[in-house]
Amino acid sequence: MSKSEEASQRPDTPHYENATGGWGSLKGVSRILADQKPTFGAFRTLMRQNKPGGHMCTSCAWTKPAQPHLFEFCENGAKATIWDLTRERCTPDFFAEHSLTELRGLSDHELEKTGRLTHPMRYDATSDRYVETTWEEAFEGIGAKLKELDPGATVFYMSGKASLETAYLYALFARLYGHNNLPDSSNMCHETTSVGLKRVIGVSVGTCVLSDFDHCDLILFFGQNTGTNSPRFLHTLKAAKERGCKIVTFNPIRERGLVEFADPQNPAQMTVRPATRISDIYLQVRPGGDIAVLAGLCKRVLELDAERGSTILDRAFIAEHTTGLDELEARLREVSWEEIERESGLRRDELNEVAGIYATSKNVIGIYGMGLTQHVRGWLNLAMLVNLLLLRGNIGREGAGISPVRGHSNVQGQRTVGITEKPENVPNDKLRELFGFEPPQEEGRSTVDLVEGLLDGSVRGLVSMGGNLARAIPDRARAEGAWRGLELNVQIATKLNRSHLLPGRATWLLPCLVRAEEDMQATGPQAVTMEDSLSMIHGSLGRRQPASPHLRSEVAIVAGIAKATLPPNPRVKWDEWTGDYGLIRDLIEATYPDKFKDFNGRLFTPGGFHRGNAAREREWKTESGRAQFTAPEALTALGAPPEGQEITLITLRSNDQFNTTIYSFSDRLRGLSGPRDILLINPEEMERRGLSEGQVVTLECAVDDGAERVVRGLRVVPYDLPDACVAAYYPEANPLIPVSYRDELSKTPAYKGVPVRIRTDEAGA
Ligand SMILES: Nc1nc2c(c(=O)[nH]1)N[C@H]1C(S)=C(S)[C@@H](COP(=O)(O)OP(=O)(O)OC[C@H]3O[C@@H](n4cnc5c(=O)[nH]c(N)nc54)[C@H](O)[C@@H]3O)O[C@H]1N2
Ligand SMILES: Nc1nc2c(c(=O)[nH]1)N[C@H]1C(S)=C(S)[C@@H](COP(=O)(O)OP(=O)(O)OC[C@H]3O[C@@H](n4cnc5c(=O)[nH]c(N)nc54)[C@H](O)[C@@H]3O)O[C@H]1N2
Ligand SMILES: [Mo]
Repeated sequence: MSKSEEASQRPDTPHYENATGGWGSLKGVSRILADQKPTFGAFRTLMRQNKPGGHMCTSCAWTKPAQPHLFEFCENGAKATIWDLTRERCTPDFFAEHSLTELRGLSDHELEKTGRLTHPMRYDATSDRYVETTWEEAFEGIGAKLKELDPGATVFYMSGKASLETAYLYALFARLYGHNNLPDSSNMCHETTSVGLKRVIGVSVGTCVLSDFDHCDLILFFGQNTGTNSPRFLHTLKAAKERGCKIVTFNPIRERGLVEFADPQNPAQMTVRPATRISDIYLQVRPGGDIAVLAGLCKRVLELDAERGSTILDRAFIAEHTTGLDELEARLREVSWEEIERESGLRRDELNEVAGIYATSKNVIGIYGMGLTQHVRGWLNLAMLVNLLLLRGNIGREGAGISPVRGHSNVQGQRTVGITEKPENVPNDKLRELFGFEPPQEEGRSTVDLVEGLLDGSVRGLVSMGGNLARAIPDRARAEGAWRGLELNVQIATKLNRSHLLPGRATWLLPCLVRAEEDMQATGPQAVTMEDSLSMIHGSLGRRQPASPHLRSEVAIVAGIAKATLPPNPRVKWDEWTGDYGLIRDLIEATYPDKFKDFNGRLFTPGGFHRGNAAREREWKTESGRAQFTAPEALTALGAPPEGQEITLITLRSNDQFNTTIYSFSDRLRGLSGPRDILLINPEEMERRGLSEGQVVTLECAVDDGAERVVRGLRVVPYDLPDACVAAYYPEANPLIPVSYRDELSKTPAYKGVPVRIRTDEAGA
């Protein structure tokens, strides 16, 4: 029986029998409720989540529909909000009791469980403790340090939650101060999209809008775990399925959400009606095998076109809008099916079946996530998916397109309003005109450049707007010592994490509001905005009482630091902007008039307003002025493996985590729970390597560049995975990922494809 015919995961390995959603998701939420004891009224807050006039969820970036469900939140969105609204507080008293050395002994989960940060804190090296400070002292102290430092040696990182207003001011601050060192969590995530899609179709984001999902006949799903990472999207998929749309999934793991879904908001489906089957065909591709898959699909579609009298390709579209098909065809003629089967781990007949469906489907959408972007040839994964779509004109018309599923709730928007290390992506003429200064032209540092800068000592100062870089980056164990060499480390956060425990010479930890909380400024309560995965811009208004009266908004914190750092400039009005975020939106509109026309007027448009997309209009802002076919130079997305090395590590998120925030120790949808120090591997591969279930092993990176990269004490768990690959959790496995192992074009770390060796010699010591 082929993998595609199997109804469910192999029964001899851990698995989950129920559909995604359903009662299990309610249990998942109750567990976090019991753990976090949110403040009274948290449920009322959840009822306003993702609705016009309410606040936008801080979990994933999936779009918020114009006609929301009664509960427009999912299991994981509820967890994120409850996590923010906990009753627990991490106060100056707590810090007085614990030195940082002591706190470094706590796990990620334990650190965040201490609750919301309440006061601005400064690190005191003598006592090895954070001590309470005032906002004025913090701003003055940070400003003084930044004035001393060389702007080129400082980095302003931003994690993808902060609003468009915060992002715009933060980017402006960096450029006024004198650098483009503006890495974003996107550099570890969808930078492959920003760079890769731009190259082939001229836009840095996906081309679909929500209504396209009402008209598509086929969805091709590559490496995105919807059930865990964007669960509200399952409603869209379910509706598409019920209309008759087909879904084909390529993923090394049989992720439950893409197998079947029971709508927790539909009483009938929760009790009597069967769950909706999501994927018609589910193919367990080898990690890094998608280029081969897509080469096989394109090859077969071209064959079918030849067999069926040129009726399959959209010749008119290709002639008018594309370039490079001849080269692609020539290359695919050279590629053998044997090579395709070897690299993909799939059979020719399986791929032929999918190609047959593609060739007869009118409207096709390609979806992808980290399974395509986090590879050495991540960009080529995307270019290959674009190839397949272009063959039948599936970009730039209703019901069709390419749709990356973005990560953090505003990560796409931050790039739109200037958080970028690439000066060519910034309208410098507009900045010059508005603020009367010369923006820096030198390319800034991306996240991996920051890691390298930490390692070689060239980065001296860091301001981190959210996030947890110390855990999220590749080579994190090698970098851990380097943080201590920083002259300045400023962390703006909601909850305590590892990055706050690696102080430099001068260190501040500044607590901010969360999105569900009321942001009161001089002119009254302020709304903020974000851009979702489908390029819709939404207003978000928090109404909860803040967790502490000492919290400030992210906008106010950026403005406070900037004002203390920069010389006065009559056109730069930090206090006025903090008092009225509408003025910041006016600046965004003035800087990006095409995308943000009438920004303040459209703030609460139900379902958001679309910021436009040239490729959707078949206007190709590429080098050639056309959509670009790409002939693949290689059939694997993996880097060249070291001699004799054939085992690949993929790093995973569990169902109870948001990036480095670990809600609990359950990975329900994969049938796993308990300690996260595990190594998943299939039973045959275990046998070949003489491993037994529960055995404790050491994993070692096989890239031999002189650096030692090991993670010890991993327990072997048999799991339904392709041959020659293993899986472990992010961030626990991050010491194994070399910073040099990254997408060739965009530098996105290859978190889904690292060559490793399993060592049994240390008994996990
Ligand atoms: N609850 C929750 N929601 C989240 C997050 C979270 O941590 N928790 N994180 C947010 C962020 S920042 C992001 S970027 C997104 C991440 O969301 P996703 O894009 O879904 O990212 P991952 O969970 O890392 O991995 C995606 C899938 O890729 C598969 N995969 C691995 N290697 C390959 C491969 O070579 N080929 C193919 N075809 N598949 C492969 C894995 O099995 C996994 O199912 O989710 C966002 N939403
Ligand atoms: N091995 C491996 N590594 C990976 C990945 C992978 O798949 N595998 N995925 C990568 C990806 S896609 C991403 S996006 C990165 C994530 O990297 P980051 O975005 O840097 O990390 P997060 O875990 O999302 O950050 C969590 C912290 O953010 C703070 N925080 C939460 N909410 C707010 C807020 O509203 N404001 C502020 N100021 N702070 C807040 C809290 O203090 C919390 O501890 O990790 C990357 N690393
Ligand atoms: Mo991400």
